[in-house]
Amino acid sequence: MRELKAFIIAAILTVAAGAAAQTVPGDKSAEVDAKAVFQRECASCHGEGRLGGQGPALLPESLGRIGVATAAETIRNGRPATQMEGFGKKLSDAEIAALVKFVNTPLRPMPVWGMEEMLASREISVDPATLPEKPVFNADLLNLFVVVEAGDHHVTILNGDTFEPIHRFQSRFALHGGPKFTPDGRFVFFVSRDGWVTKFDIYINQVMAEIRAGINARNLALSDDGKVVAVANYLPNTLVLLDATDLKPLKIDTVMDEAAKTPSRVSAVYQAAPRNSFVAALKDVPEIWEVPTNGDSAIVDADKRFPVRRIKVGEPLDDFFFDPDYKFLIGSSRDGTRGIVVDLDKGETIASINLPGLPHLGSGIFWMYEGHPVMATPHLREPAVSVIDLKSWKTVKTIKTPGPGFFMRGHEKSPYAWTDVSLGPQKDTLVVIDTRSLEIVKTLTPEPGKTASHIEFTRDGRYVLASIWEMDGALVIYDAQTFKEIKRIPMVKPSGKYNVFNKITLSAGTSH
Ligand code: DHE
Repeated sequence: MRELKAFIIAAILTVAAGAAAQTVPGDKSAEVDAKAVFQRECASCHGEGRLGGQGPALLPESLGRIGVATAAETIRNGRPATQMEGFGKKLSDAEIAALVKFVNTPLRPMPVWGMEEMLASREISVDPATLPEKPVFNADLLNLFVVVEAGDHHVTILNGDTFEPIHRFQSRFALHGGPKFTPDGRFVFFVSRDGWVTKFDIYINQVMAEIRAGINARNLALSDDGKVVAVANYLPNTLVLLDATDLKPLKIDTVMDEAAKTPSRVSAVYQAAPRNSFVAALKDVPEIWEVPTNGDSAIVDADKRFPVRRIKVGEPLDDFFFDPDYKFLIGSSRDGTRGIVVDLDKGETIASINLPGLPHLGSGIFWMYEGHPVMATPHLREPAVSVIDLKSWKTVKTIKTPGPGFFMRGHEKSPYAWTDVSLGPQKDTLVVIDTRSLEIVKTLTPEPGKTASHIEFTRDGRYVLASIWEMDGALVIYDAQTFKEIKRIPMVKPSGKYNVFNKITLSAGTSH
């Protein structure tokens, strides 16, 4: 979790590019031909152009997360449980320092990643015509969990009744964000930070198709009917729509302001089912984009089938989520101390919300409190959970927690909401909040000293699965009513876990 902290600091301070320019007294790295060392030692796995291959892309946009010290340490000692060997015996300190600077230098010019490149990367592994109608295993398909094991880049399909793993497979390097399920829960789509989109069939436990939709991606969304995938990219500055059947690109939007002068990264994209649209926030331009999720498939011209509606906002947004009716968007910027509420029909900002501590809004959840719908979100910078009234947009309560945290979960059948405090000194603690009193009623320490994070309920809300987010980590299963531990399953740095039913029914207690 040291890595996580380093990366958060990096994300907030945007140190990656600046770090490339730093020099340390006695540093001989400037005398090294870093490009030559890279080509000799690294290019075969990470690609000659640093865009990735068997190993991940080595670009400031990807590496800002891990920080300079961790990058040097990785080159020197390798990464456990991966094919990244240590180069400490082969390379001098100066060569390692030079390599760190080299990979933290932005690529200029930025390579093109358009239709041609995407199509060349696309692989279909299973012919959809050969698919069986029934799963190859016996379990309640809607109570399965998809668990991302970030430590060695694997995914486990877990039976949510017996808590036994059904299948485990290697994923692309560094999956990020929630995977998205088709309406029947059968197919699941993942995206990696390097822009690889993977379609997986849970019935046969096989990867169906893959495509690299970008060089550095944020997240993906799937249309309500399961037919179109949208991918938000940082690099290049694109919003990409794919046919969910075979991942063929349908449209690539180069993201610019209306005057076509300022390019922008895409902060995140989500589907808004009642609106039949994808909604994306832009990171460098104060606009929200809304695009029809499917349009008329008889229309050949992609610009006409998926026209972009621009909604102007006061400042660029980093993250957002919707109210339960998808009428309002609640967004925040990484630098700001306030959230904004945008009426999506009117295209107007109608309120601002007090959100002082950098909320991870994608983690927001809802429940009814004293007859009112409220949303709650943890903060990355403040030891608090904010509870906001969704009618008045006022803060109902700021619940002080033992530390800042990332994730929050509830369930319609449980009166409790769970959150982590993994960015603070008590990173090993999980906090349980009573949604009726807005009081903390329990704190749990799954394993003293080890980071506890990311929670998800079973389909029926009876059990809670929490991660011990370490290389020698585990999923810990608790009774959601008594908070007693039921079972522990060893896993390699399990990060997010996603219950099929809660996801496809858009449970108010989980991320969408
Ligand atoms: Fe995430 C979801 C943004 C750092 C693990 N994270 C998301 C989403 C966004 C986001 C917009 C929602 C996407 C979705 O589900 O479709 N995350 C950000 C950041 O801006 C931030 C702070 C910095 C960054 O550069 O990305 C960030 N995130 C992290 C991490 O450091 C985490 C802990 C480890 C990692 O994997 O990189 C992390 N983020 C996650 C996870 C989810 C997520 C596990 C899905 C949560 C869920 O339950 O849906």
